[in-house]
Amino acid sequence: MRLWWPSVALLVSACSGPPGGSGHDAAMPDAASADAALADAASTDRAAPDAALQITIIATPPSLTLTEGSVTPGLVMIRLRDQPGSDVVVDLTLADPTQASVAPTQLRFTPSDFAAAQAVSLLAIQDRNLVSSSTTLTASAPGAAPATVTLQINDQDDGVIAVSPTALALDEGSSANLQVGLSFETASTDFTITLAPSLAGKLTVTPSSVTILHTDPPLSRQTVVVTALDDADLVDDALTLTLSSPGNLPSVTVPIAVTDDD
Ligand SMILES: [Ca+2]
Ligand SMILES: [Ca+2]
Ligand SMILES: [Ca+2]
Repeated sequence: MRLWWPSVALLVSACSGPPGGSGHDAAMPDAASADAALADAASTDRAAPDAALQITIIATPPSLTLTEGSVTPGLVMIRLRDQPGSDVVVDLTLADPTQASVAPTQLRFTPSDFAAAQAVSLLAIQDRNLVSSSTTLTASAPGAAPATVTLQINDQDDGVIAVSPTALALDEGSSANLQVGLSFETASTDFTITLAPSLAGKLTVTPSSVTILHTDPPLSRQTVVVTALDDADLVDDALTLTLSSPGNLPSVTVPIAVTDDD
């Protein structure tokens, strides 16, 4: 007796779930009892083994590699293994929609085209960390055995030291602030950035190094005060301040023009 409930669920799905629709068709005479049947079928499905499901969704390939920020979508092909008695609407959902996007989010299969694969496009969303990650795409329909696709998302961002402003002009004896941090979110690593003047005795830099902790708020900045020292000569100076960090972050150079006041 219970074995035929899943197919009833599919029939209800076909009537009440057009792509992009509200899920409730005013022309349907018995929507309330249909919803009740769907809810009952859903609870039955949770208790039933997969063997009781009559429709199986097929997704290929089973895993897909995407590159963060790429405009070339990865494609997954969706079809039904089994011929349904009526239209089946398949929902495409991502376990973590902050990592990728999917289009379309629904596909409709009819009893005549159920075996013809339909394409779904996937794009990986660029984030501000440097970490590759993975998530899953699930293709599901009420009463049908779902399919999942593992999405491997490659992160190709390059981390850089962030400094603002990118150049300073100071009179001898005057100071200005630099905001120093990282261009990316660091999840597990602390970064120490040292600031080295190109010439000794011309500038003070306080502090001369800053440490960005992985526990700091993402993209936080620290203030460094740069002071041009009074010297005895009458000459303007064209200096630089080099910001560097161990590891593979490239160094950044800030030009500092000092105007003599003597
Ligand atoms: Ca990234
Ligand atoms: Ca990432
Ligand atoms: Ca001077």
